[in-house]
Amino acid sequence: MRNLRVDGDRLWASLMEMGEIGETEKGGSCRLALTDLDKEGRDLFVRWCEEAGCTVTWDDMGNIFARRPGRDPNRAPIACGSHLDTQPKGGKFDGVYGVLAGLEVIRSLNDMEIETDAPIEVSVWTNEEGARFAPSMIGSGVFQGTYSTEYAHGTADLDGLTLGDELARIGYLGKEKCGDRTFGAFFEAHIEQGPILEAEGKTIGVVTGGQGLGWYDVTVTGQDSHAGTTPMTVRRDAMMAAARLCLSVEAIAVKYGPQGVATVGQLVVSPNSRNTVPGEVTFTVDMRHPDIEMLKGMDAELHAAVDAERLKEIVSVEMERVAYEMPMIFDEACVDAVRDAAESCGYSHRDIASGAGHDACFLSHILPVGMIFVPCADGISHNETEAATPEDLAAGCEVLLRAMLSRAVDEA
Ligand code: HGY
Ligand code: MN
Ligand code: MN
Repeated sequence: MRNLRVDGDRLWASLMEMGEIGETEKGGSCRLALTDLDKEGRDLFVRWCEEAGCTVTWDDMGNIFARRPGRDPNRAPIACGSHLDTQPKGGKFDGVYGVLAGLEVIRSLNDMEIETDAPIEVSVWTNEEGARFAPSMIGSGVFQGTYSTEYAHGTADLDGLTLGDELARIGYLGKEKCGDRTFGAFFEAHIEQGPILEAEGKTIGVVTGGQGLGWYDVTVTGQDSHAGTTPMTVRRDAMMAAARLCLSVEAIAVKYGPQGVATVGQLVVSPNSRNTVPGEVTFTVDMRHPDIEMLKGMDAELHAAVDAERLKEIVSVEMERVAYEMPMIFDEACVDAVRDAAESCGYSHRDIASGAGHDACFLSHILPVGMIFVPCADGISHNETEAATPEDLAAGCEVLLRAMLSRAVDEA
């Protein structure tokens, strides 16, 4: 394939311009799914794609598809993309990089006047982070068939606003039924969000697959009572029971370590008053492991910890599993395409499994998928200080371009 190049400065400039939307005090990003700021980011992406000559559509989950025509309009497109929604105190690269690297691929193909056989598509997946609406990766989850559109539209945020209503409110409730299109292959470029590539001095991570994940919502109900007059022996203290369960979550992860991990990321205390014994606490649990049998073990031990708390008959405990995603192995030909692309660019690389969930993970259950990782500073992500170098981001984009062309252009 002739000398292929991407414009790293243009990619960096686009990332920085997108990063100005919802920029936080410490230079991170806050564009929660389907908020006005997410809309602003989506609108900017759509404008950029239309300026690059793409036809842009979106489905009834708000997943966006920007299409660059190929010689054969009837051939399944070769796609890429990621997400534009962020964590509340997220960074400028998680998700956004995969979307704008895809746009850079299209801009570069235009510059080089390269016509592909298959169409090329760049996609944006709704509510990948799951920070506002649970579960995460719901746009790709509906597309892949794990969740129904009705279920997804009915999920609500902490203020009771539903995903379906918010999609309509920001103008991204498309007519196309989510899942009514397919791709010949899908590639996602992403920062690693872990320390391995940087520690080993590798430029490219050739992602081989991802770990399994379980998400749970827990509600602990006791009884509000006076902090000064209620003896410890008769309290029905939801906070202390929740605290015991949180420590059980940590103990389970340690027992299934070092690969097992578990997090209590959200916790809401009611009535949240300094001098009232809390009558209700709700919290979330995120458990992960690359081995499904281990993940099942962690799940069983979490249920056992809940049962043990119930047996104390101090509080009642309800637990709902809101997501359960199997570990996955990516398509060998796509993984090879990424590795070959890194080789042909002369970039150092290593195979790596993803600790984070990605839209590519859901899609890998229904079509050939590959992922490209680039290093991020100190492996930090889901943090305003998230950082990556323009050089590494450009390198990952070049590998994305080559991997996609290996599937979109029939050898001459
Ligand atoms: O939770 C995850 O792994 C992803 O960042 N949404
Ligand atoms: Mn992400
Ligand atoms: Mn993320």
